[in-house]
This record gives sequence, structure tokens and C-alpha cells, in this order.
Amino acid sequence: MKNQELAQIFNEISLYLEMDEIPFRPQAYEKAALTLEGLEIDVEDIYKEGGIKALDKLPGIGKHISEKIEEYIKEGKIKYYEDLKKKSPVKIGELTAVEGMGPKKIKTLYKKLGVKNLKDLEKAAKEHKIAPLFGFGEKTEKNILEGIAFLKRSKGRFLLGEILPIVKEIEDKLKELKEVKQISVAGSVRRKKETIGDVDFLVSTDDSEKIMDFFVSLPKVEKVWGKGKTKSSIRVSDGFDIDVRVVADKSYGSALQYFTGSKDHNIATRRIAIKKELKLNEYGLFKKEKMIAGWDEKDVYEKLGLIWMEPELRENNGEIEASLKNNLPKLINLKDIKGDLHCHSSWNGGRNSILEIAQKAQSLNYKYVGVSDHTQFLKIENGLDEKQLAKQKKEIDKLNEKFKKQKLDFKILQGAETNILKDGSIDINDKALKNLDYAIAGVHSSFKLSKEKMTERIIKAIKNPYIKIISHPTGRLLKRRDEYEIDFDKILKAAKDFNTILEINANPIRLDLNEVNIKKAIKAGVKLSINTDVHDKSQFNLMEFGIYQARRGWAEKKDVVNTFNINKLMKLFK
Ligand code: DGT
Ligand code: CA
Ligand code: CA
Repeated sequence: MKNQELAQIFNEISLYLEMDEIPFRPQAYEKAALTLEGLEIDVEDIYKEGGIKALDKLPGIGKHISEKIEEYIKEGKIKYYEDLKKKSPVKIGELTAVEGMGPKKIKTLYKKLGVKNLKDLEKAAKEHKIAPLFGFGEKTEKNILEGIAFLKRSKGRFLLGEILPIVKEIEDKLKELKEVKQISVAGSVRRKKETIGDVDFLVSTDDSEKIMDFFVSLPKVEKVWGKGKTKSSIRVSDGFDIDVRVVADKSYGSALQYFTGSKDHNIATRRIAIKKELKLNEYGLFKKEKMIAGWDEKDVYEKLGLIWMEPELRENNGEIEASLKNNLPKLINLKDIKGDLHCHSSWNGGRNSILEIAQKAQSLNYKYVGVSDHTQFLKIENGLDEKQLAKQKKEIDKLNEKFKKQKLDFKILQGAETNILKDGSIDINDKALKNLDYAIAGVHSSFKLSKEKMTERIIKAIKNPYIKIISHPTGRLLKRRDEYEIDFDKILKAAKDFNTILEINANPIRLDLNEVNIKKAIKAGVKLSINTDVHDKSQFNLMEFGIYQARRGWAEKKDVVNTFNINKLMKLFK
């Protein structure tokens, strides 16, 4: 899907134009970005079917912008945007990467302090020039410094969610080449790690030159780091690097094993080979000089006396031992999911009505969906009060009635995402909670309490009998914000004692719990729920990333409550 990439570009164009004080056009680009963000269908498909005229018909998109979209689809970039980027003194992409830095702040800081890039921003904050500005203050200044520090620590890594759609696109293009015999992505992308250093492709072919020529001239290529017969490296316009390695067919399996990694997993497999007096490398598995495996990855593992294991497990965290004992987990799959329990509707500022959410969930073959709008404390998100929740229930009951008449095997559940206040109390009374099918609670404020206070705060919410799920339990934002400090073991114990479910938030920027905590939760007998936290029905497809994360934490179907059928789920909520 190019929609989100284009939306991002249009937002940046809007900001560049605004800084140049060009009238009207910034709003036009902003509007186009908004349309693209909310679009269910791939713009590329719209274009392929109806050409530029079909783009023109989209709300908020006129002739001028349609042309830009066409250019992006055809060329992989937009010259107008590249020129603006080059011409503008302000590095917008760099600045928006800092948590809390939006277009308005960037514009003000540029105008008042001449902040053009990350370095300027850090300098201005350190010299306390930002705090006195109107609309900023001490706290913002401190947050900016922390945001920069965090960015430095996670520098050079990209979110799986940003990278995967682009990887799939490039993979599809390579697949079209008739010279390609086999192809796979390898490395951390194949292992579905939450952040990615670089992308690794593996190709088997008899005509390496053809592959490499094609690869280094992909439309997105910005730099070619190197081009050889067996390895080439490029940087794409999205900022990350891709390696391609070419091997002969007979080595494809062992090369896939090697380049999938992780490095620690490889060290362990090689050690096993040595013990058996074998030699394992990317070219094959050898006994003396004779190759005994290499064509096929599964075969390589089996000749080592191991059972093949899913790439998500290959971190040398016990998977080798489990494989030797034939004790590998049977990992959860996307198709096991029967519903989504964390969705926001237009009742609290989401884009879609409850009916639209339900229909989208039905189209995914879900059997239920939980509408869980924010409650009153979150004013910026139009949190609902007791009365509104009661009114919402009527709407939900009516829809469920209708589905029943239509003999649809589908139910909307009424949840709510409540707020765990600073002292651990919930921002809405028990009476309101009691009328819901289930309630979620999450921390949305005061992130910087001491470890003790934060742990106590969350445990207090866990103990509330109406709270069934804790949303995004560690509060991290990948590449932006660390987890808040908590004693996770204590939280697990409370969750177990009070039968409270912990969420794996499927949004690629959150993905908490991490894999270590997921594994711990399963071991402690705590149930999990994989939720997308959608504010727009197009985000339902983020479930995929929650599944990857769950798999990295060794989760099976039975560990995840939204694989249960509705009766079993409701019993759990009782
Ligand atoms: P990344 O790119 O930082 O997200 O992580 P990876 O795992 O994709 O690492 P990368 O791209 O450096 O290398 C790809 C795979 O190649 C890696 O997972 C395992 C293998 N590999 C690379 N360097 C070594 C090494 O020094 N020893 C061993 N045994 N394997 C290696
Ligand atoms: Ca890599
Ligand atoms: Ca690499």
C-alpha cells in the first residue's frame, strides 16, 4: 500500500509550503494526506483501474495532486517534493522523528529560533531557549531533550511496520524476473523483529548479473553501496539499506538458514554441526568434503538432528533445546484470530461508526468485535461519560438485534478503554463498568512515576473486578519513548491472581509486550489479547504485526483470548 507513504509525503509538502508562506496549497496537501490515510483501497489499485481520472474523483484530491500521485506510482518519487526537500533549509523528516515534534512546533521553532535540524534543536533546548516560547514551557523542553536522547539510542533502526510493505513490493518485482529461481527475505525481517537494521534478500539464479543489474536500478534506489556477483547493497529513498545475495540453487537452503540468523542462533547451530564432525556454512552442510544438505532449509536442520523451527523463534532463547527435545511451541497464526477487543469508534473521535467497524470485522471473518472507546478523563479524545456509554449500549444492542435477524454469526461487545489515574483508580465509576461486557484499563498520563508507584498503580487497576484487560502494559513507543518503569514480575503475579488479561498491542510502533515479557506471561499462566487499537477501520490489518510479536514470544493459540469463541470469551469476562 502506497497510501501511508504518500500521506506522509503530502504532509511534509504541506509543511514546506506553509513555511514558505504560500497560501492555500498547504491546506490542499494536508487534505489529500487525510484522504489517503483513511482510504481503504490501495491508491495504486485505483490508479491501475481508472487512471488519473479515478484519482481526481477522490474527495480532497484535485488534478494537481492526482498528477503527483501518478508520478509516485510510476517513478517511485515526486520531483516537486524532492526539490522542496533540497531547497528547504529545514530538515523536517529529522525533526518530526523527535517524540512530540509536530508541524506547528517545527514552524515556530524555525521562525523564532532558526531551528533547522536535529542539531539546532538540541542546542536550543540545552541553552533553554525553547521553554520561554509561547506554547512550549519547561516540560516540553525537557521532553524534547529526552526525545533526542532516545532517538540517538535507537538510531539507524526502522520499524518492521514501516519496512515490511516496501519489502513486499520489492520482492514482488524481483519475483517477476524469469531469471529468479527462488527468492526470500532473510535476516531480521524474516524473523519479524520489531525493529530492523537492514533488509536482506536471498536469490538463487543462474544469471547473477541480470539480477544485480535489475536490483541496483530499482526506482527507489538512492545510493549503490556496492555491486558484485554475489552481493550488492543499496540505500532506498525511504532511508534504509538492502542487501541482496545471490547463490546457486543447491546452496539456497543453507544460505537461507545462514542469512536468516540470528547470529546467536547460527553460532548455536554451527556448534551442533561441529559436535557431529560436520561443517555448516552458507554454502551447505558438509561431511568431510561431501555436501550432505544445502538445497533445502528444512533438510539442513534435519541433518543436524534438529526439527525445523519458525524464523520468529531463532534468537537462541531456548529454541535449539526445544527442537532437540521435540518440544517446540505450535505458534499462533493470523487465521486463529476470531475478533478484536480494542477498537475506537466515532463516538470518541475515531473515524468510523460502530456499524462500519462491525462490517469491517465481518469482512475479516471475525466472530466478534469489542468497541472500546476512551472514557471521560481523556478529554482530547472525547472520552465518554456514564450517560454516553449507556446511550452507546443502546446503539450496540440494536445492531446486535439486526445481526441476529440476519442470522449472522457475529456480535458486537461493548467495552471501554478506561484510564488508570495517577493513584491507580479508574476514571469512571464501577456502576458504569458493570454495564459493559468488559472493561480495559490503560495508563495514558503521568508516565514518569517511580517504579514502585507505577507498579502499584497498575496492580490496583488489575485488582478492580471489572477491569479485564490492561492495554499497552509497558507504554513504550518504539524509537520514541522507553517503557515506563514497572516491576513486571509483580504485575504478572497480580494478573494471574485476579484473572486479568494483558494486551499485546499490534500497532507496529507499540508492540508491547516485548517477546521476553510475552514468554514470561505465558509461563506464569497469564492470558494475552492481541489488539489493534484501531482509530480507523483500515488499521484492522495491523493485527498481522501483533501476531508476529506473539509468535516471537512463543505464544500458542490457547494463550490468546481473542482466538476463543464468543461463549468461552464471555465466560472469561464473567
Ligand atoms: P539487523 O539487520 O540488525 O536488523 O539484524 P540481522 O539479523 O538481519 O543481521 P544482519 O543484516 O547483520 O545479518 C543477516 C544475517 O546474517 C544474520 O541474522 C546472521 C547472518 N550473519 C551476519 N553476520 C554474521 C556473523 O558474523 N556470524 C554468523 N554466524 N552469522 C552472521
Ligand atoms: Ca539485516
Ligand atoms: Ca545485512
